[in-house]
Amino acid sequence: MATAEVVVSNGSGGADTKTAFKEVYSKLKKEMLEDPAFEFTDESLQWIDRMVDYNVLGGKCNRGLSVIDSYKILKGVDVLSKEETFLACTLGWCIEWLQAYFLVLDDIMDNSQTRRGQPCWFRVPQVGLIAVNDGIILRNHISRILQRHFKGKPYYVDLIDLFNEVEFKTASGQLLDLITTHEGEKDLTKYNLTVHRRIVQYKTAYYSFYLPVACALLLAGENLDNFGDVKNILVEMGTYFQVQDDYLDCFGDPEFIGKIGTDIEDYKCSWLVVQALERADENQKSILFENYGKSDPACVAKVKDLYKELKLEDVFHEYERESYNKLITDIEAQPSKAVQSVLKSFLHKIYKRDK
Ligand code: DMA
Ligand code: MG
Ligand code: MG
Ligand code: MG
Repeated sequence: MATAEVVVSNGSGGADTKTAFKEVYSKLKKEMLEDPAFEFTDESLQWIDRMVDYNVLGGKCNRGLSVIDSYKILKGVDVLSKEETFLACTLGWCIEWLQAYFLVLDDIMDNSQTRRGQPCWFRVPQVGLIAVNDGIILRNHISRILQRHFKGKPYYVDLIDLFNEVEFKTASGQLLDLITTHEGEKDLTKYNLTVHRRIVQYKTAYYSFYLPVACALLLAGENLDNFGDVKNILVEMGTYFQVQDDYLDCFGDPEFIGKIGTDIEDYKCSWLVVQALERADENQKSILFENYGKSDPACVAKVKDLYKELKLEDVFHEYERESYNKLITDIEAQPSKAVQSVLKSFLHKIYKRDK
């Protein structure tokens, strides 16, 4: 194994971990470009090369790096062998690939403009709806990577089942997100916290939070059936994470978060609109009914003004504090110190994030 020369020896997502992680990316991409199952033409080779770089790179890699951090904590070591580092990084990249696949398609469906500080892939000239097939290719790369590096491991089937199940949950969450928005007439009265919660658990929590830890557990030889409580805590954490995403969609700095929000224009069942509906008087409700879900910037501005009038920034910060405290209490009730530490390290990566 030529890559992963750097032994992972430092703490959470540290510089060495990132270097090793990046090296594994180059190797995996090269393998995808040399996949013997397809006779590449020069053009298709260049396309995949550019498409993978454009969509898989450029994010924070929190999900991918968490596999390595979690695995080290579960094993109780600071240093992993080259082989272990490579396998953990590879699973981390599979999650980043999964994320790329979902984002390419999500941006088309959400009619978004930018992602990670650049135009969404489908907005790039000459790409357009070829992006749909690129999403499918990215998804297929995951199976190719898993087959190449994990076939023959005792946990190979569990790994495949895990990725399939998490993908199904995410796609089902995206379905809920989309049909809640577009089903029949626009009707804000159907939006409430229960509806919001179901959407975000499925569309975000499983793949963003449960999947990285589940990958680390499988690598460590554990049976996922024994970690139901851990799964529940991670799904809670993922719900909190998507509430942050909804908040940043409106109140974040697009330059800094790398994407321009579209939730108000898209009539999304965002945490903010649900909170606004709970607090608005009749007059304020009519402002929401008239302006929510319209692309006219003046309408969007009216909705944002109402959010500010209702002090939703304060409501969010209070929610953030409460979620954190509740999560810490649940984590500390876990019998295993190693598991506690995996969960806390994940929580501290996202608590009060502004990106
Ligand atoms: C994201 O929902 C969910 C998936 C599965 C990509 P979103 O549309 O709120 O994400 P973003 O704000 O990044 O477009
Ligand atoms: Mg989106
Ligand atoms: Mg979306
Ligand atoms: Mg969003």
